[in-house]
Amino acid sequence: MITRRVFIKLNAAGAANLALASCGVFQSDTSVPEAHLQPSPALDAASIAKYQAALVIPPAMPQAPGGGADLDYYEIALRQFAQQVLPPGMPKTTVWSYGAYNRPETFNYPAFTIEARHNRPLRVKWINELIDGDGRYLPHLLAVDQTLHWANPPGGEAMRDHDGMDPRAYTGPVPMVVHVHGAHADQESDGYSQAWFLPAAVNVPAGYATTGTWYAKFKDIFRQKWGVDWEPGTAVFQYANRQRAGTLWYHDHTLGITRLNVYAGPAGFYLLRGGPDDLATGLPGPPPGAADPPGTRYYEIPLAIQDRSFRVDGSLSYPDNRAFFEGLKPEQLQIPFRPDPVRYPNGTTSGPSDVAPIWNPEFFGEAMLVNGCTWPKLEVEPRRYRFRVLNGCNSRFLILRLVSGTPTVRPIPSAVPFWQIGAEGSFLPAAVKRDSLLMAPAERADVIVDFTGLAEGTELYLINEGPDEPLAGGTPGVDFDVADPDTTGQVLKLIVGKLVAADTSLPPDQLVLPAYVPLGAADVIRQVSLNEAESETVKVRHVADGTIVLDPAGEPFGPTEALLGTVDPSGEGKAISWDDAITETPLQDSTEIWEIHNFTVDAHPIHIHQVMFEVVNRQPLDGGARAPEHWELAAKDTVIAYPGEITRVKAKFDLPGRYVWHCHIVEHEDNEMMRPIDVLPR
Ligand SMILES: [Cu+2]
Repeated sequence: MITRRVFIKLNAAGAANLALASCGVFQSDTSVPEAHLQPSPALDAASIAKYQAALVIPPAMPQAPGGGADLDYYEIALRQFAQQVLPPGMPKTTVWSYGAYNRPETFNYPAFTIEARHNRPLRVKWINELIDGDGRYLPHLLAVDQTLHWANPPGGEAMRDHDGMDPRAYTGPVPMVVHVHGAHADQESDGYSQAWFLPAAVNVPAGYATTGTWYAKFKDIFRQKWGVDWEPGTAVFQYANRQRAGTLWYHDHTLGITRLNVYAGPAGFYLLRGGPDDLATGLPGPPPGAADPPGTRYYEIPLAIQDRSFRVDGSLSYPDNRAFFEGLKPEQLQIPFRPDPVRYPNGTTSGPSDVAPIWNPEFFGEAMLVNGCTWPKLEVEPRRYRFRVLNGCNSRFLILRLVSGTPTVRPIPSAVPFWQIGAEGSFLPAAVKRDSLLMAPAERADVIVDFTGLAEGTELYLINEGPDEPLAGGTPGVDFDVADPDTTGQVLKLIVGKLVAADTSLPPDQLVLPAYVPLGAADVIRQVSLNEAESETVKVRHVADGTIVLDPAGEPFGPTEALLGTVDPSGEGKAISWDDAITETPLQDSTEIWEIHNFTVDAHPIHIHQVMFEVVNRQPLDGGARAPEHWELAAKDTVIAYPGEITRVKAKFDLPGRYVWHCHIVEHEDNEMMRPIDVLPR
């Protein structure tokens, strides 16, 4: 198999970098730019000036009228708008994100934070408003590969949620469905990948499916349960919040197009507070509210870290050809793509190509963003802060470290430690002191950083020592090259200012965190697998300049997709596709241990819907088990499964119905590395 871990170093003249006002927020420009006939050239990320704009701290999402004493109610739309993502003075970027329907000033990438209370139901009317001022649909900002198994609206009701045949990029109305990642939600409110819906646009082409296969069923269930109907272009979901306080987030989850929808922007934090598993005092705060007076100071701050690439005109850049992943120019990848036939130079044929023309196996952006701006800066007081850190990247594993001095030096010791107090779904038993934070895509870390005693003017940098390629495990700089210190190796600058408000929080090592009550014995042990597939029809070889050509005597081209599956009696992975018969069918209220066998060469962040799980242990396929990391001893919903290992997690499935589990490298998730779960009612 040919797996090139080489990514094109895009080279372009950068626009002039001017340091003016702040990186813009809450003033979204809803004018829709004209489509570019000629794509603008790539923007060299090294030319983007760093630490120009102040970190944007998203406020809490305002509620809509219609809630009550026992219900929080939101109406949240997805829209397209322009935002200052690059430093001030550079062009704005057209993005998508969520905001409160009647409050245009709340549309921001990333979205404002949903503040949820323990045991208090929260209902959201999600509205797909990817339409222009005339009600006509807006096409995707990025190239949609229609040959994947995806929502496929042009297929109509018969062929929706199916792979399409057209190798060209899809330009029709965009399907969306929102998943609150980490939510213990009933099936109809979980954002199932086949419960998507198009905007209620005036020009949806005749014959298009306007909803996914499961939308109508879930709409009926919701109506019967709550007496609320879903209007066209919307879905209403309800979250019970009967789970531990934790750091959740919400983002799109549409079948086969999640990587593109999320890359375009729509994502935000969903912070669940209160109840017996929260800590009422002793933590740094407050977090942002929905209507704080200007100048309010926050000591709890969410940090959504993402990588993106740009074009000179400010637009988001994402590969539109498989050649990107191979590190080649499109004309150097001389293979047929789906659905074209494979005809070798010697005249032999081997059926249609199974290589997707647009999809890339992973994506690594060239610029680092925090809360929707490239390389921002944050002034902190010499006191403690609580940061809710999210790795919101598509494929990139982060290894974060706080350093002082020159931020391009590697290796470099930590200047200030992280005190991790929580994972995705609960607090840890006690704060864990960490010099660096390894975070897979979709993992969250609830950390305290203590700047107490640092002199005014002290400059610190949040750097990234993860790789600019897939992670297999190991030590930065030893087992893999660290991210480019000039670009993706830097994230955020922190500047210590004056103490404004006395710190009433406790030192993290003195915090008494809520006890975690473990799940107890498992009823079932289930073996599942992670697998990579290579082409069954396209065989290739490299020629001198790296060009890949067809050769019937060559190696299979790959990877063509990543797959979940089971483990057969011989211990081999049995790869299974999204549409095959469901194999993960826990009985309601059962507790299961899932043994995740990773038969691929890379680590994958595995996310199971509905549940918060416990990490039991990890075991090399040919060795002894080792305990979870100290920072994993909490309720989690995403776990790193290393290559050549069995990763064991334990979960209780108490909600009946249809859910999913998947890899959260969203390029994998979109191309078969996701499977349904049916929790069978008792
Ligand atoms: Cu994966």
